[in-house]
Amino acid sequence: MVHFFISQGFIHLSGLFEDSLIENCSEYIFGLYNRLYEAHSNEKITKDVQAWGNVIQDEFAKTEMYQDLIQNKKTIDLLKLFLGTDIAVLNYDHLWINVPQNTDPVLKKEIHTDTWTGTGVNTLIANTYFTDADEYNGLSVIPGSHLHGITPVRNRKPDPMFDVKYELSPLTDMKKGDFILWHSLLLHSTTGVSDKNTRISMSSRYKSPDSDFTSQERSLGHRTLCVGPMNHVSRLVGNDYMTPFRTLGGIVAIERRLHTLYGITNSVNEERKEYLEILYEDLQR
Ligand SMILES: O=C(O)CCC(=O)C(=O)O
Repeated sequence: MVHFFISQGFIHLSGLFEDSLIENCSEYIFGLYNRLYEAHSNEKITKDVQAWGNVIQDEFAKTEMYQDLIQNKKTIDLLKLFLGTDIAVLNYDHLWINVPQNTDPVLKKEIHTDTWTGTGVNTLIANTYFTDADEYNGLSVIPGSHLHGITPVRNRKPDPMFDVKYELSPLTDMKKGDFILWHSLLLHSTTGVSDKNTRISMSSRYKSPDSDFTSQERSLGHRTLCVGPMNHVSRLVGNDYMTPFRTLGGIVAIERRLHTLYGITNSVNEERKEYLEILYEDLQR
């Protein structure tokens, strides 16, 4: 798998998530989409699926199911093979709602690389599918194009001056719950739109918090999902200066609010669950 990624620039995986988690996410997202669609049918709002996707994503990111999705153990174990022990997810994931007859170019992306739009070369892009994709509305890639280095660009397209013939390969057999991971130098595009099916997926970006962040990545911010032993030791000492004897003769420990991040097994998660149930007992989250 890692070798395939190195030579081809992407991988396509199934079975990383519990089916019930993907079902819940899909139902939640479709639920909000259908409400906006109904408001549009009742002539309350104009049809702007891109803007709808943005507001739905903002709401989705506040839910527990989003947290479960982004902290999914199998995904993190996979990412560790690529990024090492310390992994962060950038803020502002993108929800792609690819509807029949869509003409919005933002939702039907032409060939591009994510480095063109400010993503760092040490950042991985991941798409999680909340629906199946058919042969028309999925994702296409140009396998191996990340090994060319950065593709010269003119006005958001590969610069025609270089007259390179690119051959897109549509990814096939994409099912609800599938996960596509690619290198930020890889050329890719939306395959197109279907005449009957809607495809919904979410792009997230992962990187090591120890790697360089681009200006865009810094301003969007990130959330660290897991840290390795070297970071753990620094945290136990308390700072990067390794202040001599800071903990000698006292307790060497990490504060409770960070226990989940540092993988310390204790009652924090149980407590948290209980408190959340009390706080939100009347609310569907
Ligand atoms: O899913 C799509 O249609 C396009 C995804 C994409 O281009 C991206 O996430 O960078």
